[in-house]
Amino acid sequence: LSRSPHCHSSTGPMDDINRVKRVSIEGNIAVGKSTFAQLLQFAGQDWEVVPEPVGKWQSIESGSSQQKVSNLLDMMYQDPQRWSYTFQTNSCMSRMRTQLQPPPARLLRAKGIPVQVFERSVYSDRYVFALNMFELGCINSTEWAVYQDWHSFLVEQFGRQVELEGIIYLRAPPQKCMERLGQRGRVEEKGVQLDYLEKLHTQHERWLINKSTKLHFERLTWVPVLVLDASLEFEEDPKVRAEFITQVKDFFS
Ligand code: DGT
Repeated sequence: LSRSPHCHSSTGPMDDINRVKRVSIEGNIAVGKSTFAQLLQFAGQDWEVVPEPVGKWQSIESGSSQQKVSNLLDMMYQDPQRWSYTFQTNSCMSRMRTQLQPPPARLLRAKGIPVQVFERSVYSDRYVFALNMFELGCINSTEWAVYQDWHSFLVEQFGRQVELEGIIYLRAPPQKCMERLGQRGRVEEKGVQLDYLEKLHTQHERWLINKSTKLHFERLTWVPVLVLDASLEFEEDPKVRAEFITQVKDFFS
């Protein structure tokens, strides 16, 4: 299935596909993206959440036998200088695949506004994580040049198919994310320091609030951003949940 502009007919299936809005949820590690995504999945019948494929990075499979070869997430945290570039090729590839997934038939029949919601995107892969790893010296200038080259090429080739119509930014102080990270206790993340979350926070702020990140894709500069205060306990508090859903509905309409 393609969303390319030359495939249009006035009432055909391409119109149904083009009606589906694509939105990503962005935010720091452990800010609560998955919880928020589940909330959206239950709240709107016309919304489809596509989760971040973190399980795949924890279990890289051999191409031929499909047996588990390694845990790339763990390798990246253990030895970031050796593994960050490899990690970003893998995470970006899986995000690209996710964003290219055609919307399910249910969304094409939706009466309201159908929305496909992604946890992170090929854009945060580059403008938050890969950029951060480059600035930290974990990706060298050759790797960074190569990454940017294939990233730009792929995004340009896929065109509208990987464009976003909106971004929901779950914003919280790094200290809050650190607390939530401790509570969930994912083994690979036990060495993550507050300093790392502060750097990732700054990258999100530069990209989505201050708009000072240098973007290769001009259209991305104009994508609307909904900022939600994720320091509020939206999982526990029904009032906050309802308020968030109202804001999201307004944002989608
Ligand atoms: P949530 O729901 O907000 O708690 O977040 P999760 O757990 O669904 O996802 P998140 O943001 O914590 O990402 C999973 C792990 O993968 C986490 O340790 C951060 C890491 N990670 C995700 N994307 C990238 C990336 O592009 N580069 C690097 N180096 N690490 C990444």
